[in-house]
Amino acid sequence: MNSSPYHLLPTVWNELQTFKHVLISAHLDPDGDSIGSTLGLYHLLKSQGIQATIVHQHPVPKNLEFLSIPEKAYLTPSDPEIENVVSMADAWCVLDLNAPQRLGPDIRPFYDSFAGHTFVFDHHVEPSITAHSLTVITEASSTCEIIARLALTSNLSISKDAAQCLYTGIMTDTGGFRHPRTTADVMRLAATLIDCGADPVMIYDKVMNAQSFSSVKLLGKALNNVQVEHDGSLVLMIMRKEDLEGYSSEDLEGFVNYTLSITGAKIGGLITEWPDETVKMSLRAKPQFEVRSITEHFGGGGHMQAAGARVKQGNLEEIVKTIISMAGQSINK
Ligand SMILES: [Mn+2]
Repeated sequence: MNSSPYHLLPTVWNELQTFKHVLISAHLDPDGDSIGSTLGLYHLLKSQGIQATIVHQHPVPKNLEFLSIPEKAYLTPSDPEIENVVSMADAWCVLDLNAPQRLGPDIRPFYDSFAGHTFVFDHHVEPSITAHSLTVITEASSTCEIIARLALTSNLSISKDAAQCLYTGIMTDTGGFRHPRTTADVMRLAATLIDCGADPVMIYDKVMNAQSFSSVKLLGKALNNVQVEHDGSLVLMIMRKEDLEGYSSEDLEGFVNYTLSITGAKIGGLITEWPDETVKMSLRAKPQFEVRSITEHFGGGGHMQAAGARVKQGNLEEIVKTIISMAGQSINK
């Protein structure tokens, strides 16, 4: 018996490669892993002569636009062709998400009524999405790792374009090879992707050194708003409506990581109140602590140490109070 969590991937590939036109989606508010894995799989399928189209709730964030995105490969709900493309497809691969609502409000109805074969590839725990083929490998650092191993275990060659995409998601989901899932195997896989043409220096520069002037100024305000609770164990960065006027969530990318950079911080969070009354939270925890139960309480999800939620018509003060109390329980466990 093979104990590797990846040993079934060639069987999944054998099934996937029988389809002619495959749709690929990932979670809304896309990050390096959701974009890297969808584009990585897109390039793999195309290199095997399989037609593929990415359908995403949101466009590619600016700092990931350097990845190879062929014309017509990536559709969002405003594209008039989307309905036609969905009706032509015979399979749908959903990546990097464990709950159907994470597809986004405009993509989910298509998925729910899709008549073809469905595949999920993900590394989040407790999937609530249904599919014909469910590949959930929680040991994986990222969905990009799963897609890269899908290619390698099935003896598919990985093009330079695919390697750049897959390396990007592994890098971003491991926080630049610093988070707990950074194992020797992950480093070896990253090295293999570099052998296939991924450029680690260029990718780091494009992804990480891509803040706009206004975003850096906003970071100044966000750092100024940081408050500590529970004797410094909990660090919250709170941004109110008036702070965020004229900004989008893309401008706050990575801000939450500063909360755990303070000595003694065990749980950190970025809580934002948007002009449409939506309150969003992005929470992080040091390895022995968890934040997923807090985001689940608010209808969100994620990983034990990195999770998020959005609350429509949320009351910021009430939400912050609840987070402080629930985080206290997690810290004192
Ligand atoms: Mn991921």
